[in-house]
Amino acid sequence: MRPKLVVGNWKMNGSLAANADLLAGIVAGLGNAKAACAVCAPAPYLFQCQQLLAGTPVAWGAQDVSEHASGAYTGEASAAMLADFACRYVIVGHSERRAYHGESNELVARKTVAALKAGLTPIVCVGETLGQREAGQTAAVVGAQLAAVLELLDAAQAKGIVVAYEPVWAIGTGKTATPDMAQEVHAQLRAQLKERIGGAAEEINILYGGSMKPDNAADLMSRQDIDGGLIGGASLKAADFLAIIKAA
Ligand code: 3PY
Repeated sequence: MRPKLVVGNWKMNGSLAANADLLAGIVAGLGNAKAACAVCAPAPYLFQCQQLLAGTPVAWGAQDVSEHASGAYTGEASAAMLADFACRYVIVGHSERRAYHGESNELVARKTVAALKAGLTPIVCVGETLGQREAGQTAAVVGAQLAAVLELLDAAQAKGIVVAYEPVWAIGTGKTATPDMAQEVHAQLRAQLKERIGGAAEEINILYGGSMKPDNAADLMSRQDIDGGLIGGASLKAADFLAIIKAA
């Protein structure tokens, strides 16, 4: 059995005071939860995460990374910089970055490579829009998103990624894919990973994201290929985030 992984994506939320409360609540409430967990914070708060979470079971990470190693790229943070703050994870290719910052499949793939080279675990997000789902294009869209990433990775690198299936129509809308809908896509992604890395694909965490909440988490994560969650709004409240971690 793959150990489950639950990751909070705080997006552009938080403050020093609010984060301190949230992180203290998560650490205090974890108990002997079996799932691994992490929070992906806005870049200015990574130092705070390192200060408050080092030595706890909660890992931390960033929400984006530059494809470049260093240089004249105003506003960007390199993978080595994230590693300096002991990040374990970095989200790449979230649909909000694809939509608002024009990130292509190829750019997401290059960011994945940059993260892996710095020793970070990239959480590669894939997902279709409502229009694409209604047009029957889900398999082709998420397949192409993952294929672009796998194309740039050797087998050893490919074994080091986490994949997150986040249907775009379920992000920030309160709508969630049914467990059957999500499982179907997760199984497709696992099969695609298997073609590339064989049996090692069984070790890769494929997370579901898109309005995962305490009341639907257990059902979603009971499915064979749903190995945890990438949690938006519900990761901003310690009680909700803990409930999801404990449902895993
Ligand atoms: C959401 O659940 O809204 C997310 O986008 C998680 O990344």
